[in-house]
Amino acid sequence: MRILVTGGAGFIGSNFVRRTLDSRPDASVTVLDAMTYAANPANLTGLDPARFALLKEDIRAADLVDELVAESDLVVHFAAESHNDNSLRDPFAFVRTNVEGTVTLVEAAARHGVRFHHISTDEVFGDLDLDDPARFTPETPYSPSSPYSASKAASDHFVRAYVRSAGLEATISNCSNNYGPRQHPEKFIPRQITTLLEGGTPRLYGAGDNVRDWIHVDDHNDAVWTIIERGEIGRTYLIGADGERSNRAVVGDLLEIFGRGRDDFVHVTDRPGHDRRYAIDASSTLALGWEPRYTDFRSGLEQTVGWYRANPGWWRETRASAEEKYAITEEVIG
Ligand code: NAD
Ligand code: TDX
Repeated sequence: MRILVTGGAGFIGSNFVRRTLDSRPDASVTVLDAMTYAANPANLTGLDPARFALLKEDIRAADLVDELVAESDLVVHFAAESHNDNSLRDPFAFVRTNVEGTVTLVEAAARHGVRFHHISTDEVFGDLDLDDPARFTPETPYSPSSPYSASKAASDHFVRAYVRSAGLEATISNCSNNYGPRQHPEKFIPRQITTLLEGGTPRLYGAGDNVRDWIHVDDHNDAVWTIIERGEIGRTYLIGADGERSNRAVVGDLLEIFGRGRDDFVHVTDRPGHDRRYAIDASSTLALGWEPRYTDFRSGLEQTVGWYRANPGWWRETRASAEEKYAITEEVIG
């Protein structure tokens, strides 16, 4: 099976590529990745050149995309601008990659009749109140609140439109917040882990009450394979692992892992329009026979801390550049 993986040099995509090559001897993988600031070449080192190739190019390069898709049996589309805070500073990069890039890919996949899986996010549904018992389902109306989530919502709509109007053989998955090895230090969990490894103090946006529904990246990627193999064309599947936690609780756990007090953090400027809570009802994916393996968040977090501790060369420079960006607008408020 020849698989084209877009964005395979980033966090979730590179874990997907490694896991796929390890567990599926019949698979060969071509990664198409523009190698933006979010990619790390170290994510893809040591892979067998007989079964793996990396092409450094934009997913909007229509001629190359056409050729690559025509040679593939499956396209798994991870490439995106993925960070909410960046989308508040430069929304146009998100429109270019997340919307125009996705349309370039589905055009080619529909033209060549190639199976397509679109990786999306729970953020397309907007947010929930902290005390609302509801969770997102595939029927929840779209209501994105940042330029990032608006661009991902648009990309989902394009995939669905191509299923209906061009016969695209696609499935879509909307997953909750991922954590695990190789996540960029601009994101919440690796930012706090690398801060703690450098002896600093974790930073909570606003009061820290916001809730995210955490899932280990390997569980996400296993669910993606389940949907590719058993999902129904045209359907949307929600992926989550019952991992709801406030940001304050996550930081408390990390502080404890580092032997510090649970309240040893600072509050910093809140994110404008900060979504309060995400929560996934994963019945649509569980019904296909998938089950998360990382059901103990604390031990998944400990494994992740261990990875960052063992790989300082992977994160030192990217952390420094992420912190430079944060320093422009972020202030300690308490
Ligand atoms: P990431 O930012 O770590 O990686 C994105 C990758 O896409 C990078 O390697 C980057 O170089 C590449 N890329 C960006 N623009 C490109 C372009 N124009 N052409 C080719 N490649 C380009 O992101 P991630 O966290 O691994 O997220 C992967 C996917 O999963 C995204 O679609 C994201 O929306 C979705 N998702 C992420 C999460 C999460 O918690 N991180 C949760 C749900 C869904
Ligand atoms: O330093 C921080 N302090 C803090 O309190 C950072 C970087 C974040 N936060 C908060 C904001 C959020 O409530 O932590 C929470 C998680 O923040 P992010 O890691 O930026 O993730 P989020 O905005 O929830 O989006 C993530 O999940 C859905 C991914 O980045 C998206 O790509 C995915 O679609």
